[in-house]
Amino acid sequence: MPKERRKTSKEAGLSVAGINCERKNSRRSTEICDELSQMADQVVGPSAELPFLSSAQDETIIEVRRVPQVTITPEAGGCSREMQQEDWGDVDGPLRRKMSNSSISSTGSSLVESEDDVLSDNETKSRGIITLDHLGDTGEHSRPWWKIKTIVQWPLVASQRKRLSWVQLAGHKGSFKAGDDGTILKKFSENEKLCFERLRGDVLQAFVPGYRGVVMKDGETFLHMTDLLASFDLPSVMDCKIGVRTYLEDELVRARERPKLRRDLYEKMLEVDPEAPTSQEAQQRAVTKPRYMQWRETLSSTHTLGFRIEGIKKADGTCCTTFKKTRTSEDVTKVFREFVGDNTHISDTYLSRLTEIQQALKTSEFFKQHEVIGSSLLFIHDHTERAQVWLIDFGKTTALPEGQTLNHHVPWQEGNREDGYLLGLDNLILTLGSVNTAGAKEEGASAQGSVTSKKY
Ligand code: I3P
Repeated sequence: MPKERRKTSKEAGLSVAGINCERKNSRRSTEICDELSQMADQVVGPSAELPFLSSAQDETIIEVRRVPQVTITPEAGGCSREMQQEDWGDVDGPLRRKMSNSSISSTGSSLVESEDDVLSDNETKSRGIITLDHLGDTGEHSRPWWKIKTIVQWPLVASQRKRLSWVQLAGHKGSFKAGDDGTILKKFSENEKLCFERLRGDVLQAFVPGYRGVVMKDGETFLHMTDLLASFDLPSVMDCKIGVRTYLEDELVRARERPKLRRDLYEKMLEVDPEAPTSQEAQQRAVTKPRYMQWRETLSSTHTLGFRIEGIKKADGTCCTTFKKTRTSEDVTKVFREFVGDNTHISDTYLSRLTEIQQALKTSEFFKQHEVIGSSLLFIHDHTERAQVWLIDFGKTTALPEGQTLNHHVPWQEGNREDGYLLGLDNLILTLGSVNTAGAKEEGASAQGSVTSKKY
């Protein structure tokens, strides 16, 4: 697919951080926030001031403004605000309820053909809060209506809530549009389409979103699939990227043959750790994509545990995508515990679903024949304690040459195409298993390391 010019961070503006988190220079964003705050005040009275979120150790500097009871704007939507991981405890009670937003969420995927063909700005691919165009949203005129309606009619009836906004916790910005009832449209990727077609009839089909084919909308092509969140009420959602490697071998080969220096990735690197670039990279003010991806893998738990947490949206509408440095099994266990709210029923349900997935993977023909890179497991639960896990994002999942298969458990060496998917899943299962026990023996367990992860 042809690649559109990527937006600069200034163009991307508020959409990365969410409605009430703004990049400091975004005047339009400030205006929108102010406007929404005023509107919200008129409807529900002045909302409480939230504490300022510091930039913490990493990620973008964000500033929390007064909380409007609105979750959709042309610039941002989905999460009512972006939060730092350590900030989750700050919202409670009625305010939490007011902040809650519509419930649909999904994650994006990558297009294999979108690899480093052009220099890109980091915002285009940032994970975070992404607004989807609703099918009925025909342009500028409808937008104020959405805003006002969302303010005035809170709490919305379930069907309204579900149709109003979405959250994209990971992947490429602008990948989704709303479909008809209970479906979403995801930007077309030939690779992902092929995967859905090959998954038909495979044992894994029960664990991936239902696929309804290719559709055109507003001159663009989409994959039409079931919305995994549609049956949940204000769900909590977590996206975990699975595997010990997040780039394709092809990307490595291409980078070697035709190295492309990317300033956007260099800048993303600096934001997280100013010390990370080598002196040569600092001089060039750019890094190659594999270098960036490998650095991300070692900084997070991808390299050691074979999975990493990409983002979480909680039932109260808050989002957190600041897990780039969540690396140790203790850190990961802590995030999981917070995610399930110490609810052992939910973690047990997740655990049995993961075990089912593990069994299915072991017998899946599709899985044997594919290098699964950049794919995620999407965890979803809600207040009814229903919990589900799905395999999503097959944009970089590629078929092996005829007759070749993967083991998914053995170490990766360039050329063997192994992805460490099963290793990651084993560790995820261990992590979830330790969530309950970690709750019981909190201090002691974390002192000794609550998960004995499988390494390779
Ligand atoms: C991005 C992330 C994406 C990757 C993207 C990276 O880094 O690794 O998976 O897209 O590459 O920038 P981060 O998580 O730090 O934002 P692909 O999976 O499609 O390769 P890109 O900038 O080339 O899109």
